[in-house]
Amino acid sequence: TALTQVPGGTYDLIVLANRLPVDHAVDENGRPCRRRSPGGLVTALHPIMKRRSGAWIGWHGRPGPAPAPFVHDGIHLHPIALTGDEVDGYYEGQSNGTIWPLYHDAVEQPQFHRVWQDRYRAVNRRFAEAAARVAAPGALVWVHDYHLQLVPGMLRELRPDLRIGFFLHIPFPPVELFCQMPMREEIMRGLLGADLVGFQHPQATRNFRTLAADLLGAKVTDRGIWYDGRDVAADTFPISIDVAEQQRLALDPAVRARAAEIRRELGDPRTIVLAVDRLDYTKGIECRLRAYEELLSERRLDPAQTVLVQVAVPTRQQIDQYQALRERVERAVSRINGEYAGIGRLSVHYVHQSFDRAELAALYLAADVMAVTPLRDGMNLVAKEYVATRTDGTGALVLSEFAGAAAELEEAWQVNPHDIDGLKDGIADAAEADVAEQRRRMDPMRAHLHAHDVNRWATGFMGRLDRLSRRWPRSAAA
Ligand code: GDG
Repeated sequence: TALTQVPGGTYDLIVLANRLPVDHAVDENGRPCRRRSPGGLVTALHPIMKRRSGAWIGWHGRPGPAPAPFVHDGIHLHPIALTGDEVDGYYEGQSNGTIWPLYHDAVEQPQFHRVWQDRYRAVNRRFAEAAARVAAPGALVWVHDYHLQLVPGMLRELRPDLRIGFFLHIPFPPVELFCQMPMREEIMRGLLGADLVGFQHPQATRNFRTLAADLLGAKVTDRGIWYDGRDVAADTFPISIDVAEQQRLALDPAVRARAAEIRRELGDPRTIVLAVDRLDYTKGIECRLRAYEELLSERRLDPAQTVLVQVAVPTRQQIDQYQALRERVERAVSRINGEYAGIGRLSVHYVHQSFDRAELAALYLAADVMAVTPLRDGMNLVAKEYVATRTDGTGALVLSEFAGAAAELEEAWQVNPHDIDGLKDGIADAAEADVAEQRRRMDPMRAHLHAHDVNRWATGFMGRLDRLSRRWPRSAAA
């Protein structure tokens, strides 16, 4: 059915993301309250959203009716309602059961179900209609991530006056993989409804341009993509972290004391290896455990003097593949501890919990080696956080060449996580590096992050979108 055009609202800047930037929490008196979520995206956009009194449209995190729009921390929040079936079909199904694995090199088998696709369409339409209702004439709308790939096209039909940007936080796959998708043309048309489509890595941008030409016959030139009578720009905008905030945490005496305490609690071993991931099959946790186990077995790492801390943040626990992964990981951890730990001394400290940012920073400070070895990752902010936390230039980063961050953090020990021998060499070399070698690698990476923080990412994307041709007079309020 054709989308009917709707009159606009008053916001000049609108962000759309699957989730609103607030979490349900409990206050000191045990009453339910809302807290700003800790994510980097919120941190990056918060000042700009506040300055331009922007609106954020997203799901509030629970099935059922949506709360009325409310203001939190100076940002106008517009909750989107999802039914239980929509949470199953749009969120856990099409987003996390189809698109997530397909876009991460199909390291797990993507599942295709027509009912998931229908719910994905319906929810994307709800987001587009909500944005169309509240956007001022000529407003700037920034749509985020794989959950909402149809929104730019739908919104363009409803409100041709808007300037629409889309940013994909995860990889964009090569043609051969993308073409498995039953909705492939529909998704490409959805994305091409934007004026600017942004990706984490140049390879993702190249894949998108190739697909626009191959699948839709778009005219692709150095200047942009010409499709359906419009120019669409596609470019790379690698996301980053709040470097100043990370550095503040790193220098906080309480955090430093906690880091020293963590080392003591771990028995003051010679080498602490740290890994911090959502418990997701893309993060390469099993390959890493395998490599670590062999290094202990061959005594290239001394079992009496080495500890691996694996923080595995709970995630998507309703989905079968995640439950199965958790069982395999926990079995591997037990096997390694059974073989190499002693009484009062673990070889792997595995924590299936989330931590606050201060505790994470203390872990980064305590770790001699940080192992970030995803099989595929859009960017990976953990790698960047580790580098920014090590203000004295010590520490060693082992980084998968399949993380987007590898394009920027060139001085890390880069490894192919599928190659267990190469992974072992990377971890062993990093563990043996002296301080001079550590600094030789860490200093340029830290300098790079200082020049490329998340604020630069956000203003870079929005500035580019802002400069694109304006099709409608700006509202008087702008
Ligand atoms: C997606 C893409 C891309 C970790 N443990 C806890 C916690 N964290 C924080 C980290 C970091 C963030 O979560 C994780 O970000 P990553 O980038 O590592 O990975 P994804 O969650 O998969 O993110 C990824 C990113 O989007 C941004 O575009 O880089 O490639 O997959 O900041 O510090 N936060 C809290 N508790 C924890 O226990 N609160």
